[in-house]
Amino acid sequence: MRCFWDERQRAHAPEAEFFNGKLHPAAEHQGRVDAILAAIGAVEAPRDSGMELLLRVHSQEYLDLLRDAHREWLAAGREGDAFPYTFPIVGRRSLYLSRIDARLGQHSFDTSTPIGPGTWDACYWSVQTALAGLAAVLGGEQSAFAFTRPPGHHAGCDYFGGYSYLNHAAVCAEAALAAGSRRIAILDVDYHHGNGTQDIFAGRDDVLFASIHADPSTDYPFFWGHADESKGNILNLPLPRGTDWNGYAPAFTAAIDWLEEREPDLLIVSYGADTHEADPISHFKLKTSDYAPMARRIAAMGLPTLIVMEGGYAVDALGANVAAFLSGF
Ligand code: SP5
Ligand code: ZN
Repeated sequence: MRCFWDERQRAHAPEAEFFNGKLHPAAEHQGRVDAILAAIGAVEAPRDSGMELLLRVHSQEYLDLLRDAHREWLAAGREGDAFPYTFPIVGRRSLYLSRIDARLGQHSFDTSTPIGPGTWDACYWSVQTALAGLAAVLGGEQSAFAFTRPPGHHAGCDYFGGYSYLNHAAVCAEAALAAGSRRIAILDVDYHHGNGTQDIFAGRDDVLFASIHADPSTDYPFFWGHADESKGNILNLPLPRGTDWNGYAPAFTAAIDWLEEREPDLLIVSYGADTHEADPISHFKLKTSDYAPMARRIAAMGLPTLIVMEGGYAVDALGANVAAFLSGF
């Protein structure tokens, strides 16, 4: 399978994230990169297709913030990565202030997604990587893997969170539609609900979103991904902590059946390896040996398929998990 990656994606190098009342070492750290690269073999670098396709999903104002935030943070006299800390939950969501603290809160929903000096570059090239994978699939490859990093599925059209800044699956879905695809299926198998992707596409009939994830009553992102959000083009299948392959497989099969019934002509898989039993921030019990059969069932849909990388933080198992998943195609 052709795999895509750009070295500039390493530039995002968060040291810490804030949750449970204190800073913790960042789970989405640079160590993930070599773990995955060592396991997937040769990678191709993307060409630069510019900003146009990003703007089909993300607002200009938001992209400006991602690009400028860290410079402005330093200019305001701060050090280290930029963190939001005040959010316009009540009223005033449309009050747009120039102060960096206000802009960060305006465009985010958690405090675990810092912006550092290299974040914009890494995000930009991560989207280009995803688009290069899509181009391969649209050009006739049955499947392609875009090693996108940082992840994307928590990012909405104008907000970051969940270690995600730009939504690769969403940009690729819009790009594929612009290139002539009729209906896109997005299958999200990360441990966490892809709230950004759901938010971007809710109510559409040309993009389907099916997600299997930890019950948000107990797990991040808490406010989205509940079963009662399923309607129209959205299917959420939350599962309890402790779910192993026996518990996962029926929901997984149901998601695939639901997508197939709606006759998409292209599939985008948001793949997270954080469903693995060793994941340090997650609580499913999938094993490395479960990922090839999972992928084979997806491949049996017979659709041109782009795989984008989302989460997965058990660095010692990460390479083997990604390789096992890709082997199923
Ligand atoms: C792409 C992706 O997988 N994003 C996930 C973001 C999850 N951030 C949540 C941080 C809170 C984790 N709590 C962990 C408790 C460990 N004992
Ligand atoms: Zn995740």
